[in-house]
Amino acid sequence: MNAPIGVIDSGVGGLTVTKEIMKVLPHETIYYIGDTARCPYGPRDKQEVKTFTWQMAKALQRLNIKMLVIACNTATAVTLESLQQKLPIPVIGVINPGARAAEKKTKRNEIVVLATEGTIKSGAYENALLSLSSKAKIIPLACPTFVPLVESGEYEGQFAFDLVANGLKPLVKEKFDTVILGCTHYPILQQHIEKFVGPDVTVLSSAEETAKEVGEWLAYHNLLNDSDEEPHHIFHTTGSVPIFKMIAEKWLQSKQLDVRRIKLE
Ligand code: I24
Ligand code: DGL
Repeated sequence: MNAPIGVIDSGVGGLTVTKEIMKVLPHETIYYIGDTARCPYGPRDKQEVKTFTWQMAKALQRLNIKMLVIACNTATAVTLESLQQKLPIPVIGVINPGARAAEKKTKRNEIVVLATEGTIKSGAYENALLSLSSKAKIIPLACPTFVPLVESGEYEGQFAFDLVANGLKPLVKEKFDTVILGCTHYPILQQHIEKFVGPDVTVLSSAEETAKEVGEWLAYHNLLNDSDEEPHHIFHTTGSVPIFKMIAEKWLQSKQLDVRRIKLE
């Protein structure tokens, strides 16, 4: 089936998920919407996030996508269920894949979830983890300084490590063997986070797990793209096209991406 896969996010962070999908499924076409004009969603009220996320989903539905991926953890936390109930196409969020991978990986059933305030407040990772194993001990930690750090561009070096270490300080007194990166931006800080928690702790990215699940789902339902042509991806932003293009071309290591402006309502 040659219809595109739709990917939505609060901004450019969902490109981490997009990159993983492109790696696993190089023949699939992706139509992306990033709501950069209203980013970040993390500190926003639940109802507002829900309204914005539905606007993106409807815009992509009009472009005849075969499946919708909610790349944003905050949007997944509050909107996955209603999208799954009301859209006629399959909808995959980033939370269940991350939770499943952590549940498989953990030996002592002690799992840390790092995410935005909105995602932590929603309890969505706890619900997902507890439905997989009622014995799981979950340590949720909101890291509100991490998204601004990545978006400042200063995410490498000692300054960035110190800021990450400061955000993770509450973990010093905790015991855990697995960490879920429950935010689109956190894979960019993965090395700092791994250095802080040490080599005995596994750090998992929801982005990578989601891409695997998208591939498995499409294969199982016989919906993989069977054409040999190079896919033509289209990226939509509610904000600045040149800034989006610069970030996306750097992150996806490709030139001449098709980036367009979109109005949502
Ligand atoms: N990374 C992110 N957001 C930004 C940024 C960044 N600026 C530099 N880098 N800006 O997210 C967000 C605000 N913009 C968005 C576009 O419209 C105007 C406002 C993380 C990116 C995840 C792929 C640093 C940077 C980069 C390229 C790749 C990775 C990265 F420029 F961290
Ligand atoms: N995309 C968001 C997430 O994964 C992070 C950025 C934001 O707060 O909008 O939760």
